[in-house]
Amino acid sequence: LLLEEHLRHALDLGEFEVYYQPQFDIKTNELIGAEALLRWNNSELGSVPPDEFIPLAESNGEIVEIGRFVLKTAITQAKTWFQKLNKPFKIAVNLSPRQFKDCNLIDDIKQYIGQAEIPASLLELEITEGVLLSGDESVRNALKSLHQLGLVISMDDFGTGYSSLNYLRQYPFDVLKIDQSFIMDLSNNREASELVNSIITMSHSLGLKVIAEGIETLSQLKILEHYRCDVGQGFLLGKPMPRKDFENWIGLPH
Ligand code: G
Ligand code: G
Ligand code: MN
Ligand code: NA
Repeated sequence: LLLEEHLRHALDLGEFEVYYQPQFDIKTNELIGAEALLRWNNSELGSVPPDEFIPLAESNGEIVEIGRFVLKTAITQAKTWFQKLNKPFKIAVNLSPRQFKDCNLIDDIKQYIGQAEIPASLLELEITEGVLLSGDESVRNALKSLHQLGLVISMDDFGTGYSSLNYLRQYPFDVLKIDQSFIMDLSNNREASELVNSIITMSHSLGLKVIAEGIETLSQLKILEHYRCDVGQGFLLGKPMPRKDFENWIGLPH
């Protein structure tokens, strides 16, 4: 209850911060974007991990408001970096199932992108199959509309849960993110590496781009390069960082 009480005031108190974790083109080593990851630092509780507060915010509905903050922050940031870097720089945002029940989701996203005057294709939306489990027609329609607007739709945590291949057929995915549990086992487990190889081949034949997350070692990166994985993300390449640290890290002038 204490956590929930603090969470209720977190937005107003400005306790949330969006961190950015870099993503690289594995073939060219080029920095191509970042995943936006929410952090909560409370004066009493200290830093609370998303795995603890997001399920709570999801169940009491606060994720809708919090999610708007993340979207708005990330889209504003995308504009700044697009201008400063002078090349397309993508930002990926995680969306919770609950956000799809908010009938303003699409209009909000349209509005933020319109205000920032950036191409919609700079925004990537990461959803887990939890969003799709309901089989809800409204989710399919929302994803279709967002895709038609030009946003990139990405399936997060692929390989965990049910991972129904049917989802890849029924929904307009552009990107598949292989879950980090597979990447962790890549260099010492033959099944894991064969699965990753197959997932990449299958994704490419379906026209999907593949992102590997949780890359921690050079050996994992080399295997992924060999399998022609498109994009890499993980502690080896860069941790999630606050905006300023991220800018220093990529050498952006202020
Ligand atoms: O950043 P970290 O690896 O601790 O994130 C843990 C989990 O929290 C991940 O599953 C991630 O997708 C989720 N998460 C992080 N930021 C957000 C966010 O802004 N919105 C939602 N819905 N989930 C997030
Ligand atoms: O579920 P999702 O993929 O959205 O969450 C990404 C989570 O993975 C974030 O919480 C992020 O902090 C974490 N993460 C990112 N890179 C690595 C990594 O190399 N190793 C581990 N263990 N976690 C990572
Ligand atoms: Mn994610
Ligand atoms: Na993930």
